[in-house]
Amino acid sequence: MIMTFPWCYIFITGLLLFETSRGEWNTRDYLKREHSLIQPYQATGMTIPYWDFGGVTIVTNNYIRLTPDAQSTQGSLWNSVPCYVRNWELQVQFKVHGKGKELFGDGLAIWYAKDRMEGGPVFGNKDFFHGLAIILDTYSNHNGPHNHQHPYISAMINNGSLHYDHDRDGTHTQLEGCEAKFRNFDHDTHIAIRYEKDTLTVSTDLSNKAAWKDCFSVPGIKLPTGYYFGVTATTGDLSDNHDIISVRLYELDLPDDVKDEEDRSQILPSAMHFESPREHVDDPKPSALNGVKTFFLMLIAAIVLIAVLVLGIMYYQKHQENSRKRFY
Ligand SMILES: *[C@@H]1O[C@H](CO)[C@@H](O)[C@H](O)[C@H]1NC(C)=O
Ligand SMILES: [Ca+2]
Repeated sequence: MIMTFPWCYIFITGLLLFETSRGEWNTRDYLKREHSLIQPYQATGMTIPYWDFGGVTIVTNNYIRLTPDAQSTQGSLWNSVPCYVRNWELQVQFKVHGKGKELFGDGLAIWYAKDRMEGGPVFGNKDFFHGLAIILDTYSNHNGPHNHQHPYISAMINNGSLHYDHDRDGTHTQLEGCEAKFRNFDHDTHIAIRYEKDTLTVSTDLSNKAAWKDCFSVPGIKLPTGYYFGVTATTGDLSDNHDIISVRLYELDLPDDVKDEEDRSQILPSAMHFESPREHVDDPKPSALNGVKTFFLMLIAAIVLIAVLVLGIMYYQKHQENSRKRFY
């Protein structure tokens, strides 16, 4: 019996080490230059290698301004190289700032999408898109009671069939969201979008502490390869400067045994779980086979339990006899 304790300890320590090392920076992850935008931007005239601009976007030495703090504008920034990396983390350094103290808008969106450079009503991109949108919504269009504050970050997956509804701030199509006050800081603000083993994790670094804070994490997301990264922003009656300072895409280096080589080039984007009030996908009902399996497992457990009990009682009685012998 004593022998089991060190083994147990070693096992648990191993698990803990494994967990910590996963949380820390993985030095084997590497930056994909063709999907990244880093200072100096190496702009020649109005072009930057691997990136295209739309709308009112302007490039300076220090930032790319998608929209100025002026009404009714749209701007975009799109990677021109389709992404075939399967597990990735996209880190975007951005700055949203403006004169507005109480009223400002509308926000920006970070995309992994099939179509690029098509302006439209969803924060400067087309509606009924294919792909993933991470929406940084600064203005609450919702007039009724709201269950969250703005600015708000949310995720939406679309296979081309869903409409983004501004009147409800996209709440009925979002996967998850979190409140995040990211406006008007003097220090750098960052967002990380991690897509690893079909789990989407969004975190932010808004407090100038060089640490990621979890916004949300959603499993069961299927995204095809070959889509494009982009960032778009829009202003309406309300406005803000929406600036992008850098975009970094890291390919995540996973251990070989968890690599999944399934061809993802032809699939449609999909998500297993949506937030209510959307209908949830039920867990598969236990099949007859599972029922039989469970029965036998429980039977074995019961037999083991009874054996342990019987042995325990026998041992106890023997022990009692022994102690009696010793005392008398
Ligand atoms: C597209 O997405 C909608 C909403 O999630 C879903 O109802 C529909 O079945 C999907 N279409 C296809 C072809 O997968
Ligand atoms: Ca909004």
